[in-house]
Amino acid sequence: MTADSGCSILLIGFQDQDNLGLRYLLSSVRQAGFAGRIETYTADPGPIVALVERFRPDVIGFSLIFQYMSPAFARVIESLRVAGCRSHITIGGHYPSFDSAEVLQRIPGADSVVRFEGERTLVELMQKLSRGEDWRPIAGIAHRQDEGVVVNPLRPVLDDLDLLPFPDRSDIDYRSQELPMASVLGSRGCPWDCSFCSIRPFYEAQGGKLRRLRSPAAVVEEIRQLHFEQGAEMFLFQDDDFMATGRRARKWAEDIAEGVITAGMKGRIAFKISCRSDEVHYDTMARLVEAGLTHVYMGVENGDDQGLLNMSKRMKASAHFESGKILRSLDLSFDFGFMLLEPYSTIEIVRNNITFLDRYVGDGWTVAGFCRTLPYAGTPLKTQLEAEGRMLGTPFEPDYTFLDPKLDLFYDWMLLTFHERNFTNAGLNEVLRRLNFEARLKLPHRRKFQATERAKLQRITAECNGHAVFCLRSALDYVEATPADEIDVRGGFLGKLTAHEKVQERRLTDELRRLYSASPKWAQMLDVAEILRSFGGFDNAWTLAPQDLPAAGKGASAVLEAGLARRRLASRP
Ligand code: B12
Ligand code: SF4
Repeated sequence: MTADSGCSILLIGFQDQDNLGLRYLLSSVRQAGFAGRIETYTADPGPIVALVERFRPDVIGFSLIFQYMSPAFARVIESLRVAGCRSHITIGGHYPSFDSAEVLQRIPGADSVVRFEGERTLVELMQKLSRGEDWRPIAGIAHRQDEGVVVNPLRPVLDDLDLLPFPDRSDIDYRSQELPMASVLGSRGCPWDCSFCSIRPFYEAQGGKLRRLRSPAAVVEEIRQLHFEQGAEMFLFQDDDFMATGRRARKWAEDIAEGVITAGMKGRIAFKISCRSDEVHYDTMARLVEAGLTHVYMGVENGDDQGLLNMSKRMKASAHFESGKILRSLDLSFDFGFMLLEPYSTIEIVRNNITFLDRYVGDGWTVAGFCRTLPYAGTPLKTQLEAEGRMLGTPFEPDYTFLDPKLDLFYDWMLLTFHERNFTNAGLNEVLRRLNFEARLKLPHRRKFQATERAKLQRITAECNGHAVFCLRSALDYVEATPADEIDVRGGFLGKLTAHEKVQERRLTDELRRLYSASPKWAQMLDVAEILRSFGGFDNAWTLAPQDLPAAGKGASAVLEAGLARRRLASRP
């Protein structure tokens, strides 16, 4: 890797569905005349140490977007230093932007943290380093000094996102992918203030508008290039909330739809957006469908009005039902984020959430996934739990216990029972999510699901949801009615429920396998490795070292016991 201007960068990060942060950074540093490349982060330091020895970059930039990956990033950086790496190591991304002092103290091998949006700060850092000038005063940087950490003032936000060069995807060969799929970003930020979310604080930190929209023309041009020049067919809009800011956003979304149609891409591409359920409006969605929208991800999060209030979602559960009706009427596939448990949950709220899941997707239109809220850095929730003295765990691995200790037992049982279903690629949740997405994907040259196949898939999804709802409800009733010291989350009644759930999951997976084995192409859909090569998913995404899995709140069979023990220890006063 040789640099035109004598300074080169190796950008390393988690890559599933691309990593637009790294790709925006790469295009900016290249535009400024520096050489650079992107490599995928691995929890095993070996491959990264080898890469650094091979390319000998002047700067190594780590993208640490997921907080719970911090311990593993620390190990990789330590290994680089032990191997004699002398490059300037900088870290950017969501987590270090909020907790830069913590990161620099706990990762002594790192020289600096680039806070919040990184394009212009990184270019300036590289300019200073290449000229041998002092980089420490740069706006937006945090660095170590003596025993402490200096956090510099931030630079003002870039108001006009159209000034940024398109993300650099020159090394991606879309045509070789089974489903050529590219990520795009039409906007940055979100004006809502959900308590568990760090998006608003992240984009608010540098000032400016809470949501900045790129011009529809620029978004369409990027898609046009990706489609006609690089062969991408499926587009994932990674905008935090594609429909946020009401009428303005609807007009913007419709302009993008119009642009896609005018550019001759109607019927040739498909795309997915994410939004809140109260922003699903029939007319806008119908226009987007005309342009190629086939899938919507919604932040549903809670199905109980009090639960939604606890999360500061500023909406009622009735909006979820309304959105479900609209999306079904447009024959769209959808899935949704759902936090069955959050720090202020009560047994009653959890019971209402279970009932909600049943009513919302009991018909099997999509699969019901569920998890618990984690108090990430930068979120109002973390501040609130700190004020209440409820934060447990470590800064890298935040944790808490529920107000009702019985819910801790319920959660432990839930993790034991559903971690495979909900959080692994082989799990029924991921397999059904993928099949349901595919069943409504409309792209030329792609085999279409017949009506009977769809009906069978929907029936199997309904059964999968039904068993989950049955087990969750039964476990909750049992936990509520039984004295805490008599509850065994692994044995007795709860153990039987776990066994029942596992048997049903195996049975449904076998049924899916039989259904699709008739067609070799579709049998492939149940070959997990094949699914993930084309679509990503948890195992692929899961670049964590095994010992970090429980800290991520996901659980993993091999290390679950250790995770549960850690939670128990952490929860002791
Ligand atoms: C797309 C996405 C995903 C994708 C893949 C992400 C990827 N490969 O990049 C998928 C769907 C896989 C995913 C999964 C999850 N995600 Co996610 N995801 C996003 C999302 C919506 C967009 C990412 C993106 O493209 N951003 C746009 C780019 C331009 O911004 P950026 O990455 O922040 O990069 C900029 C700066 O941070 C900085 N920067 C970043 N890296 C670096 C490196 C250097 C060297 C420098 C100088 C600067 C720098 O400069 C960049 C350019 O300005 C973000 C929200 C967000 N707005 O970022 C959540 C987000 C990152 N996800 C989040 C979470 C929690 C998850 C899950 C844990 C959800 C769950 N419960 O399962 C999973 C974990 C997956 C796993 N396997 O571990 C949280 C992370 C919170 C935290 N502190 O850890 C976020 C912030 C959403 C939120 N509302 O809080 N996610
Ligand atoms: S959860 Fe979604 S709607 Fe709420 S603040 Fe975050 S991005 Fe915005």
